[in-house]
Amino acid sequence: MNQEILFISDLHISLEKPEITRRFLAFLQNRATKATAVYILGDLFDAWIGDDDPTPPNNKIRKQLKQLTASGTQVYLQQGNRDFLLGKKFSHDTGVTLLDDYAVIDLYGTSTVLTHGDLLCTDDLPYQAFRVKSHSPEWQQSVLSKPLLLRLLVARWYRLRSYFHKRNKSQEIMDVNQDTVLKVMLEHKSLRLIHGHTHRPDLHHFEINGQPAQRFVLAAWSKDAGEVLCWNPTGHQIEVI
Ligand SMILES: [Mn+2]
Repeated sequence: MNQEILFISDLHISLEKPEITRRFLAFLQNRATKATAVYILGDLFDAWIGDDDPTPPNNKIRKQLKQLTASGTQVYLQQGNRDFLLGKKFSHDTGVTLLDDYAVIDLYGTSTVLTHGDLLCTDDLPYQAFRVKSHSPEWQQSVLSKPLLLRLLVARWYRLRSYFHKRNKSQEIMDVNQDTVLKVMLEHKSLRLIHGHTHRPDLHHFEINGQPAQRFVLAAWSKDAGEVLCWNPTGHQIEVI
């Protein structure tokens, strides 16, 4: 039996980027069915304003995820900073298991921390303050209780605002803080970390208390290609689809 585990993140699916939706649907129909499990480490969607939003392509994605989980492939999902309102109904509709951020898994015998990655960007203080606020049950309840149309309009405004904010921030502030990386890995007793978010795909080698440690950074998907980190019992490789 095939023993593969796949990791993806940062697809940023939206109506404006149909190529990415098409590539993801094809991935769910073909490549993903051959794997034991698929981990989606956040920002699957470029925006998510509630599990009740039927805006295309949301329903197509729900349906294809449901088909994959029904076929026996386990799918795990972490919320990103864009789709942090993905919730229980989405999980119920799709058969996808929502993961905490941070989550720790045993990846073929090695304890591995999974995170979207925004929690590691601790130099970005205004963002971290917003993150705390927007993850409180009160904030989320107040947002999700607004009419869908209002949420759609607000989301448009937020995206515009986020675009201008990003352009003003220095590049370093948008990357992870290495002290935070070390602290998180120590706290979770793990020598391997996999995350997305920064859109800087790489494999970083370093040491923790004299032991070799690894940080895998997943690639964002674009209209031309998507990257998948594939693990099996003998090792890992990047697949471009
Ligand atoms: Mn992100």
